Amino acid sequence: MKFCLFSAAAIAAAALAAPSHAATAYAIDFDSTRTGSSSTAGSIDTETGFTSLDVTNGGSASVNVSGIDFELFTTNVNASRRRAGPNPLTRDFIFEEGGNNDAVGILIGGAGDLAAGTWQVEVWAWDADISAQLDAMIIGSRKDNAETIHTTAFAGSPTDPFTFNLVSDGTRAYDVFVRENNDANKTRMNAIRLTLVPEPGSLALLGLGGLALIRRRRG
Ligand SMILES: [Ca+2]
Ligand SMILES: [Ca+2]
Ligand SMILES: [Ca+2]
Repeated sequence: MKFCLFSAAAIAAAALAAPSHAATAYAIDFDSTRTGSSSTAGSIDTETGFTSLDVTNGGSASVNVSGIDFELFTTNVNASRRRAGPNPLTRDFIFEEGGNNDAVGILIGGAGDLAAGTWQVEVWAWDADISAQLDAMIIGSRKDNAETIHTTAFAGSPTDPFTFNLVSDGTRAYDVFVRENNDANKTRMNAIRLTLVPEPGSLALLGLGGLALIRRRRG
C-alpha cells in the first residue's frame, strides 16, 4: 500500500517538474510610435501587466518573454500605427491590408518552446479609425504550419479580446494570426495574451501526492 502511495507522490512530482519554459502566462502589447506612413511622433504606450513589442517598423519585430521569442510574421508587407484611442492596448497595432487573405500573426517561439498544456489565448484586434470596415476578421492558430480557424467573424473590439483555447503538446511550433475577412481586405492585431489553464487531473494528482507525503510522515 505504501508503495502505491509513493507512486502517486512520484507522479505528482513529475507533474510539477518544470518544462523548458516554465512561465504560465505571456502578455504582449504591440506598441508603435507611428502616427503616419512617414511620421513616428507618437509615444510607446504599454498596457499595465503587458510586455512591449515595438512594432513601429513592422517586419519581423520580436521580443523575448520568459525565454520564448515572440516574432511577427505576415503574408505581405506589414506596417504599424498608433491612434488617438481608445486605450494603451488597442490604440497601437500591426496591420496588413490591400490584398485578399492578407494576414498578420505572431510566432510563439519555435518547436517545443510552448509548454505542454491547454492555453487560453486572447487576441485583441481593433482600429478606432476604420472600425466600420473591420466587420469580420478570421482568427486562427497553427501547429507546425497546419491551420485551425477559431472564428471567421470577429468584428474587433476596443476593449474585449477574441478568446479561444490552444492545446500544446510541448514539442511542436505554434503561432496565432489574424486574417482579413471583409470587403476592405483589412486586418489588425493589437495584443495577445496566453494563460496556461490548470489541468484538473494534475490538481487531483497533486492532492493525492500531498496526501501520500503526509501519510508517510505520520507512518
Ligand atoms: Ca497594442
Ligand atoms: Ca500599446
Ligand atoms: Ca476580403
